[in-house]
Amino acid sequence: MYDVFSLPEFAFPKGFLWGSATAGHQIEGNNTHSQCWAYEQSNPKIEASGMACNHYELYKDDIALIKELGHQAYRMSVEWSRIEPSEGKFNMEAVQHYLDELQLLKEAGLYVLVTLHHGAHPLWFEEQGAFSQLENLRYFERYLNFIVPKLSPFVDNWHTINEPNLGWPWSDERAITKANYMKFHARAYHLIKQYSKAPVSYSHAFVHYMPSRRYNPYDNLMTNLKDFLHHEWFFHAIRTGELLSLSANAEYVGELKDSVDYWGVNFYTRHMVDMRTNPADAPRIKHKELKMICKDFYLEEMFPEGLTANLERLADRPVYITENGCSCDDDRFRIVYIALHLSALRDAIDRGVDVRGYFYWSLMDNYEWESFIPRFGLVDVDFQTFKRTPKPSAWFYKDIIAQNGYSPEILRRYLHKLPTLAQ
Ligand code: IFM
Repeated sequence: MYDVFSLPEFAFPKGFLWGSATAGHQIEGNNTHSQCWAYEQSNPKIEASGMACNHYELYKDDIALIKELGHQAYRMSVEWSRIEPSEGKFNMEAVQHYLDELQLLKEAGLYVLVTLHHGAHPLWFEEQGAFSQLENLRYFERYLNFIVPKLSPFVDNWHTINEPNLGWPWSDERAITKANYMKFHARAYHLIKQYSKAPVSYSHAFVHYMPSRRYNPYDNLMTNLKDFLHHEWFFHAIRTGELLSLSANAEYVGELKDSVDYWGVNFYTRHMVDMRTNPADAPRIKHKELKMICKDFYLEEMFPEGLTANLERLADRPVYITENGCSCDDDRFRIVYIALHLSALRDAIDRGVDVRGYFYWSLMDNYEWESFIPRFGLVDVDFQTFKRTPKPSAWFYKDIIAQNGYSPEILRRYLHKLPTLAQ
């Protein structure tokens, strides 16, 4: 058990950027032309996103809330399927909506990070094979050539694709799509550069893999393999332009080399790897089980040291933490989680990693891909009335931002004893 009360005071470098993150499909509502929407409608076993947080209507109130909570930065995504609902036909109302939202964010003095693809895309793109077909790159390029110059005056950082490294086992067929993701990213990187001086990256989902039985050679082997497939493969690709393969010669993609200006890191948990139950082709996570604070999460999956250790691997360029957070109904766990992860982040800075900012995931409770149950928000959302209510963790985070650091005094304002899982 981590003792959050023993954390000493620590500060962040001057100019460190504090904010929160969201994604269009998860908060806007009625994203009806996306492949996610179609999937949700056709699958009765899952919850559909519906109105989500109704952010598309309520964005002005939400920007006022972001300011009230003291945030300096905001990460959001623009929905391709709203902007290009059918192939080649652009919806100028949707474009104007995003321009209005971005303008308001800038007027509020916020630093804005825009993600161009976060999970959802137009259904017509999905029907043509999406990222699995390299020739579909022309659609992505056409879309970016249309939207990037329009958004550019308001954007401080760009992310091409969120978490392209998620869920890639080693089968050849899927390896093609994995490689394509990197090719789409690389092309997008260079295309954005034609219109914008803002730095560009993608968000990497950085899971910390650890052997379940520390001295077991097979668990160690599988841990290293998973780390290679999900992490090192991508870092190597960006650093060298080489797409490695377990079954063929490497492919060299020149425009991929150095196609990030900084590393964008999404960090949540560690995963314990037991070769008997975690083969290389296993799904990456037991999605719904991991998202909640439960015994396994608290005692095993939450691992702030993993953030320090993994960031040390990315010391070759600046880093932004573009997502970090936990889902829990008892907000006290969120306070513990944030304090421990910020301490781990400070450790990484002390070890020489140039961390420039931190975006908590998420500003508000939202649609967590198939379910509204996991609650990641600093702000509670009533999904019937769409009323927003900041949780204590939102004020805790605000105090940290105001001090540009953490102190035991701040913690004690919000937490008097460690939350337990006992009923
Ligand atoms: O909600 C997701 C987000 O869309 C991508 N990163 C992980 C978050 C929490 O599961």
